[in-house]
Amino acid sequence: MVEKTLERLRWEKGRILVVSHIDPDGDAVGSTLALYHFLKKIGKTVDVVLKDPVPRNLEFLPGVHEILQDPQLPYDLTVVVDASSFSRTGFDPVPEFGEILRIDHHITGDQYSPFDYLDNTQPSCGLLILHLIRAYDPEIIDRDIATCLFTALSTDTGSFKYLNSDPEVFEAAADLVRKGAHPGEIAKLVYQRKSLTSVRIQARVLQNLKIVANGRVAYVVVTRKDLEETGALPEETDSLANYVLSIEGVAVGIKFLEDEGFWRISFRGKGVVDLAAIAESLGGGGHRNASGARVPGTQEEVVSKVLSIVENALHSLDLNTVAL
Ligand SMILES: [Mn+2]
Repeated sequence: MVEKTLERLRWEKGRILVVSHIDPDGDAVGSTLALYHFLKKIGKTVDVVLKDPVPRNLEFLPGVHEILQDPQLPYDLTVVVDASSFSRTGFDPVPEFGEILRIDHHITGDQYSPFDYLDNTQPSCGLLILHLIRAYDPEIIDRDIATCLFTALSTDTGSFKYLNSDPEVFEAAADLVRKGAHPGEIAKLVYQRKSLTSVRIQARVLQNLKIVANGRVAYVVVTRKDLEETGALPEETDSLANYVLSIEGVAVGIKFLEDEGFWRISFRGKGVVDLAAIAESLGGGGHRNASGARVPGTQEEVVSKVLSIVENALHSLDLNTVAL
């Protein structure tokens, strides 16, 4: 599959767009930038677009200042990276995006082209981009590409902690380190540059942490008022779903973040529930252990709707046999 995708990219003589999902994470930003650097290096005309701002801790990634917030239509080919469907990019699928090609480490969602590259055996989209670039020429991987891909891999494996960290992941990481990625530097930049406001908002919303479903679900709610009174930005609440998931016995961590007229919901899991399916049932998307959706309604409506879906999914499982 990777060869076909690569061939399609090689044929393209026109304008290419590389785009990923709203609320971009390390895999989204790292993978799109790595693909962007690669396509530029092989002489393509390419733009990279992310609708939402890049999280502050990822602003060190090489090429980040070349990311546009609006597509410069028209394109001949649009590559949707790390997203289950075009709609996850936050843009309307007008014909001016040209032919659509999807690269994702998730096989559910929409298919667009016989040249799609979908492989759910890989823990990070960064690895798909790595395989694609290697299929062209491994020598083309420079320090910039290696840094973007190592960051994608590190963030989507939870710093190589998740169950999906198999030997291939460490081999790929070793290769990227050989090509110039610095794991210690990247870890410091990604994980140890929290803003004071992000710590303050965490302290505030954690006071209202709720544990439900017999201790299996932990959730927090972040309102506009919480953001205003702490001065925190919405993206500074990014780690909260993961943080509450870290509680012993909790299988699903959820963050509800108020936006204008809707709630942004982040799900994080320990592998027992398919959170991609839950997010998709709410019109969102993502992966088994990390997904998101945007749901309109009041706080009470949205929280009770989401919790009942999650509790239903947990209900059918025997959690006494799993280590949590
Ligand atoms: Mn990903």
